[in-house]
Amino acid sequence: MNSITRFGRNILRVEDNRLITGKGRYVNNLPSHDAAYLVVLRSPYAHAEIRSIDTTAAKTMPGILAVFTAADLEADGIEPIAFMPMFKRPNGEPMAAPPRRILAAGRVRHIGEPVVAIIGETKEAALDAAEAVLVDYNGLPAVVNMNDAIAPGATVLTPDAPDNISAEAVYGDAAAVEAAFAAAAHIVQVSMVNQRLVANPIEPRSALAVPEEDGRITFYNASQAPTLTREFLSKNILREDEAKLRVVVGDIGGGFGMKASVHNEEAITAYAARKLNRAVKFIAERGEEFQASVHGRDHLTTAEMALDAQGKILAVKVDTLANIGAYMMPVGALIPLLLGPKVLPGTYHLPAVHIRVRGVLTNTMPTAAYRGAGRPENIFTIERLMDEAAAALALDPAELRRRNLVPPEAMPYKSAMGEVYDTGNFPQMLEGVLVNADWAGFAARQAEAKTRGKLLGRAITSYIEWTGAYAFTETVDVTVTGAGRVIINSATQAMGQGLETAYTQLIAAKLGVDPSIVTVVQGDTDIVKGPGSYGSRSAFVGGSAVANGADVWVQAAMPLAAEALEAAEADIEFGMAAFRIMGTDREIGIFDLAEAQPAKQIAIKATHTVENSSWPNGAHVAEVEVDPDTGTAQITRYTTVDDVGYAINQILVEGQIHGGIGQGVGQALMEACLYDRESGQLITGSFMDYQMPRAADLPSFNITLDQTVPCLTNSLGVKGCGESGTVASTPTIINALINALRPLGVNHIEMPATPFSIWSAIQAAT
Ligand code: SMO
Repeated sequence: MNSITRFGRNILRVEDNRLITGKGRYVNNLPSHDAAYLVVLRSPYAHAEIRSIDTTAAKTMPGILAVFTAADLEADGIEPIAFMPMFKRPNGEPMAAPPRRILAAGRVRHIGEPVVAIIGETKEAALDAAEAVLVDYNGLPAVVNMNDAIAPGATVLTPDAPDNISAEAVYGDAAAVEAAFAAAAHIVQVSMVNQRLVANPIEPRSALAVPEEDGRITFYNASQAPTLTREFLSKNILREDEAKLRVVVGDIGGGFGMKASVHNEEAITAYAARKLNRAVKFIAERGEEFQASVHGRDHLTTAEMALDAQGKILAVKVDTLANIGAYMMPVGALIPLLLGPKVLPGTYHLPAVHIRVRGVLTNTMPTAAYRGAGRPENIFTIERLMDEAAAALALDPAELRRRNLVPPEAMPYKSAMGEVYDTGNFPQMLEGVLVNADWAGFAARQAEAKTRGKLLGRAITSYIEWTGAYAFTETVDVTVTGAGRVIINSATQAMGQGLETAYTQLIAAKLGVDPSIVTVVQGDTDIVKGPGSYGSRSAFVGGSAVANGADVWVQAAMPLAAEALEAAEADIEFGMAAFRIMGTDREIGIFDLAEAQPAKQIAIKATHTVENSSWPNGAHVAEVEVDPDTGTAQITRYTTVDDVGYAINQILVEGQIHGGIGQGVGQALMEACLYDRESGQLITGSFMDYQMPRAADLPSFNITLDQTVPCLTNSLGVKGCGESGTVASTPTIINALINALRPLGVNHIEMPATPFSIWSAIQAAT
């Protein structure tokens, strides 16, 4: 069975007509609502005491409606945003972080931290007034590097973490690992930087808060999780019943995990609208995205692997410093301390593991969700170790992996981290990609490259991904109208993935209707309620809820059909958009049945919970050609076999994998968010300094979806695909690059592997 027989055709994206003809419903495209404009005055210091703030002049400038500081928020009873103390510090004390305020009070702790909010009739007026605000800062020493931050004598961000260690997590069996290392034939070690990244969606963070006549606020927002945004703002900022806030999300120009966080600017927008009883709008400038959208990654990791003489892994030991930034976002510690480590063993059988992760406070923008959230960092670690081990044992990297993969017979398999993989056929993905990538033909291509003076390298990655983010429940409404439409409401949130298409296709196949009569409604908290879209959960949890909703709808309509057909329910069957009396041609179509009801429709609400997480996996192969004279690296071939379970729509899945690979390539070769080690200034504050991948940087991908190993924890067999490309591609590219350079004596290169760093590594080695 495959996606075609289960769900109908791989239909083209139903949202694209709207999106590519300029009809996208982005916040900045909405009618103005006569909105005032929020401009945020930000800290120019990485670390400073605020001695005083003088807003007198700014307040009297033309077109200025209000100027807010922390004192205003405090007077209105707004407290610092609490975080769940789910981890401990190394000494057993509770997890610690400086109080996260929406506007800084007393101290600023990173560049770009919001200090003063200026609300003007126009953006220009507010920008002018921002110039007139006087903030007297007393600069303090700043620390942005994690090794600096944990060194004795470092500047301290909060007194309840005098060592700047916010929290620590330790997993595994240290004694077993030490014993394994003592008995090992081979030990390899890698120290690596998993650099800080900026999400940089095309559409920056956007919000428009509109007070309505009934006293509510409509909050138009680019949010991956509208329900959570409503909860956050109602509880922390407006301090009103949730019913008084309606969050509306239209289209989103890219989320990448970043738009799952509620940022301070959104909070100020809502606050100002309530306070002034006036619509208020905030659209981040690109520079504000660099400074103050939550960042991703930023780990320093040292890892060691012990192997026996045959290349069987005996144990793995990992020590990671994870940069929390200056404040704790709700998922700030969760991602590096829990979500990441759970996938560290990857697809391999590790008899023993020991992982320590310490979350470190620094004078930098807080980190939070960024596509993959912890999994890319940890798969990078294990895959770098595997390639170093293959080199140490002089084994084909594919063969070393083959010897250590968890076999399909072992499923369900409990990993060294205690996670249970429900299904997976890792060897099948590995062997499949070796064939598709023509692994055996590499030597000829490498020789040909050499005739042109180029160094060709290759790598294979076997990866696993974890989806669901522990949010396993979604609710859908399914409505069939007498007017001939099927309407699905879902609280999962499209941000470019094509969810409208996936859900349309699912419901059309389940009810037997034409996709063109389906409407998918998302992003309005007056209509939908649920966690939203993150953790690659949308198709896996939200799609399962849609399929279940169709079944519930049929059950609910069955007695109505029985009545209409004057037959017993037991004699009625459903199929192809109609109920019929079995063995007869007497039937009633679902739209006619809906029309016959007093409400002219039949509507149900159905909540569905999937059993557990799922484990997308697969194998990627890349070939990278290096020009030793210039240090440029070109990806010449990229081949994957991905197991995302059943694909509801292969076109959508391939699109997700393409984008994920591109994003991972960005980390491997180009992107880095850098702060000056002394001053804490942001060095990469624009696209002039921060390079994003472009289409021309990527080859045409050869993607194969292996749909023979469906997920067992949901009824659709779907595993999720939104982040897997990002998980796999970064180590694949770096390992291929190192493979190209290894003959020169290079066995390590930090990300991003820019032409200059590649050239420098070659110079240092030769
Ligand atoms: S950055 Mo992801 O939504 O686990």
